[in-house]
Amino acid sequence: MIDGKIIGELEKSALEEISKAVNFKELENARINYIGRKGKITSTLRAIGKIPEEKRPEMGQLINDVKIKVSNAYEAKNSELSSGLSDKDPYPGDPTLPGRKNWQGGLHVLHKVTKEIKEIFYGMGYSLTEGPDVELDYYNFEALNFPSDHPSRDAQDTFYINRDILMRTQTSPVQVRFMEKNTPPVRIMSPGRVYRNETPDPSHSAEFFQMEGLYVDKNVSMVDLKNDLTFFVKTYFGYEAKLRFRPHFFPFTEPSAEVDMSCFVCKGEGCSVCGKTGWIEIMGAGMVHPNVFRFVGYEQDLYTGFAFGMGIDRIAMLKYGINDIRHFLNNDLRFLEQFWRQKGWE
Ligand code: 2NL
Repeated sequence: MIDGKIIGELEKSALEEISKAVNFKELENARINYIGRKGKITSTLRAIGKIPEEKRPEMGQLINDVKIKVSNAYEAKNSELSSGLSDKDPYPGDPTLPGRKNWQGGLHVLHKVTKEIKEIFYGMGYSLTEGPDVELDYYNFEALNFPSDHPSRDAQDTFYINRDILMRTQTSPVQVRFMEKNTPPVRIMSPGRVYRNETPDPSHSAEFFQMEGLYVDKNVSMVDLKNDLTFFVKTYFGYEAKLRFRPHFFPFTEPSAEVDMSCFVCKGEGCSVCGKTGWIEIMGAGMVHPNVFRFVGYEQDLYTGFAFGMGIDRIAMLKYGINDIRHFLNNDLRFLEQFWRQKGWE
C-alpha cells in the first residue's frame, strides 16, 4: 500500500542515486529506475487509483511533488555533467593517449588539377568562361563547323535530349557563346564536364572533363599557339619537356594538330607509359576555322585565332600516374584521399 513513508523512501533513494552518478550512463540508469516510463515513481503514480478514495488527493500530491523534485535533480545533474564540472568521475580516461583526430576532407583530384591548369593560363592572361552542360545542337556542332553527317553527331556518340538539345560533347560551345557576345581580343579558357556515349574502360568514360582555350585577335598565328602550349606544358610537367605538333583534322580548326610531349618517364627513350614511342599525346589544337568566325559574326579577314582542347582526366592521369579513368568518378575515398595531402597543395 502506498503511504507517506514509502514515498519518502523512494524520494530519498532516487535523489541519492542521482547525486552519486558520476557519468551519463549512471545518471541515465537512475532516470530509468525512477522517473522513466516503467520507473518506480512513475508506477507508484500510476497505482494511485488502487488506494482508498479519500487518500488519493493527498498521496497524489505527495508523489507528484517527489517526481518534480527528482526531475529537477536529474536536470541539474545532467547539466553539471555536460559542463564537465564534475570532477568525481573515477575513470576520466587516460590523458596520455593521443587526442581524437578531426576528420578532414579535401578537394577532388580533378578539381585540383583543373585549378592548377587554370592558374597557369591565368598567368598568360586568359580569363574563365563557363556554360551549360545541356547544350543546343547549334552551339555544340553547327556553329563549330561540324557537317550534319559527321559521325560524332550520331546518337551512338552523343547523348541527345531531343533533336535540338544534347549533353555537350566538348566545352567549345561555351566559347562560341562567348564570341557571340564579345568582340576580339578574346583570350579565354573553358573547363567543364563533357558527355559522350562511351562504354567505360580504363581510358574511356561517358563523363569526363575538358579544358579548352581560345585566343582571337588581329595577327594571331600558329607561333602564338605553340608558345602558349609550350609554356603550359613546361610549367606543368617540367621545363625539360619538349613538344611535337602532328598534322590532324578537326572540323573547327584549320590547320589542326595533335600535340605530343616528350615522355617524362623515359625522356624519349621509349617505355610502357609512352607505348615505346617516346611521345605522349596530350591535346588537340589548331587555328580557328573561318566558318566558326562566320557563325559568331567576326570579320574573317580581320581576325585570326587559335584554339586547343585537352582532357583534364588524361592530364591528371599522366601527372599522378593514375591507370584507370574510372577511379575519378567511383568516389572511393581510399583513392581520393591520396591526393589530399600532396606537397604544395593546401
Ligand atoms: C581535343 C581537341 C580541340 C578546339 C578543341 C575549338 C573551339 C572553338 C573553335 C575552334 Cl570555339 N576550336 N576548340 C580546337 C582544337 C582541338 O580539342 O582532342 N580535345 C580533347
